[in-house]
Amino acid sequence: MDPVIRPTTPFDGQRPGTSGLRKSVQTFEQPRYLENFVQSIIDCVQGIPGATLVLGGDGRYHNRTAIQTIVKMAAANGVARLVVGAGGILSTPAASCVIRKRKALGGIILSASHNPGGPDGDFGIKFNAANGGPAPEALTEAFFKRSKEIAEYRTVDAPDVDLDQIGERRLGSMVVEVIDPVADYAELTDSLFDIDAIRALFASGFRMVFDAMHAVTGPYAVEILEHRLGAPAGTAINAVPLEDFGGHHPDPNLAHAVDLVAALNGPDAPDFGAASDGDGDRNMILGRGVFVSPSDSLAVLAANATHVPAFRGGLTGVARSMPTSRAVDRVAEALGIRCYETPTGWKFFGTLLDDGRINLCGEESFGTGADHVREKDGLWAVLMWLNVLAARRLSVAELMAEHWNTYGRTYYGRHDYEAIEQAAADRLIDELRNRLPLLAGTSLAGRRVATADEFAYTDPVDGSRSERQGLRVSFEDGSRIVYRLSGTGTAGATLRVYFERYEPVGGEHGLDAPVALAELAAVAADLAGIQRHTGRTKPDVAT
Ligand code: VG1
Ligand code: CO
Repeated sequence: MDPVIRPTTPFDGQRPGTSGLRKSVQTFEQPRYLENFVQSIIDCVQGIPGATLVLGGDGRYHNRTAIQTIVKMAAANGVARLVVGAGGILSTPAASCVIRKRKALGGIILSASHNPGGPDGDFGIKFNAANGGPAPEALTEAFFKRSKEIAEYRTVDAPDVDLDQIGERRLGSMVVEVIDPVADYAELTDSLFDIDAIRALFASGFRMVFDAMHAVTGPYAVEILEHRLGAPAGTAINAVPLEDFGGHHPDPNLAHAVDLVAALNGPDAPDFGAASDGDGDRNMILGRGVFVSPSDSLAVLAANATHVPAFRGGLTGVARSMPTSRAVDRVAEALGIRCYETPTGWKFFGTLLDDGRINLCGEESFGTGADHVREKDGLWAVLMWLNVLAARRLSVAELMAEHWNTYGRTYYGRHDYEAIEQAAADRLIDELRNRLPLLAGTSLAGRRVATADEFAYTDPVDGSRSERQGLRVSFEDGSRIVYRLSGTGTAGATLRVYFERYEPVGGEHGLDAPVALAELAAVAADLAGIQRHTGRTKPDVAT
């Protein structure tokens, strides 16, 4: 079957953001839009002819169409073996797992993560490298550059390949291997945790609800929680993946997982609640009547890691994204291990994990992970929690109280201002950037500013440099405000404002986070002139 070379012209703005190229479905449905980006990836990645690649997505609207396009392009570009999740499904962490297990050259993941799906929703594509992790910035910049010059792409004229039946088939000289999307991942998680202890926990009557939000983790949760760990049938809810996620945002947070939050706070609440996002890499952790902030979750998992078989030998180091609270730093200090601070986005953890400098990491945006794959991993985080709860025999509330009594409590919150005008967002950031050097030593609502700067990062392993990664204002009392613009939005700009307030051991630990942070939030809005620049008086999402 001979490749067909088709002429094309570049599209504006095929620049990958925090987590790949993410745009509206309408944008992706333009003729040749996807083809241009896929050919740009293929042209930039060394060694495609003869390689094994992995392909799968979160099952959202347009996934099936896009997968067929990519299968044909892979065949035309000389890929030897394409490993595809049945039905075109692979969660992001499962794709990472399969790339590593098969020693593939890399993989293409189709997802817009937690963004809504459906014909009016979003779509996305990203390339993960041989280590299973998101392509580094140098490579994504190369994709972008190539997408601006591209003049042709390669495909084959062939009927669609059956991707629903497990097994091998051929397209020209390429083998298409359709695999069970859950099997390799479930085998990996089995090897990491104290399965007997978790089974015993469920057998003792421990009750949990896992909300898959009609996204990709449904089949994974049913297999792992219900079939392998013995949780009762129905523990996983909204477990059937839908192309439009039932019309909801598949974003596991207090704003979007409303039913789950209500269940954990209602009468007859279960012991434990969790949710994951569109592509299965995020997690939210709830106990009866308690919400665990992702920054705290990372800190608690670090403090209790040795109860989990995969970490019996201890942590080598930990890392958090810059806007994530410094709760984990305090645990690292007590353990005598390094804590790295990286820019937002999972790709920055990859080099540290590969180099063995860290084996646990996380982000405030409901992302937690470790060295078993090179993506954040929602179900893995849930299993970590189950393993720790099984070993410690404490409720979530008791575990949190113990943690705060040992390390102090870091209240944490984030405000998102979505779809604001790009020019207004840029003006706000520019103006604040210029003011930063004048802030140190001044007082804002009674708090003295210790330092104010713009975060830039030099990767300690490969020396690569990332500038302009967020503005941060740190106060002498241990509180902090961070501002940055999102790299995953698809309409206008999204301003994210992050707050943390530290209450030491013996301090005020019993407040609701929004109450504890109200004053800091007002200072943050005022300092950046959010209303003046954007006209907004309150955030769209507060988590
Ligand atoms: C957001 C989060 C970031 C996360 C990224 C991808 O990026 O803040 O922490 O890594 O989404 O998550 P941004 O640039 O919009 O703030 V996922 O679950 O979309 O792959
Ligand atoms: Co995601």
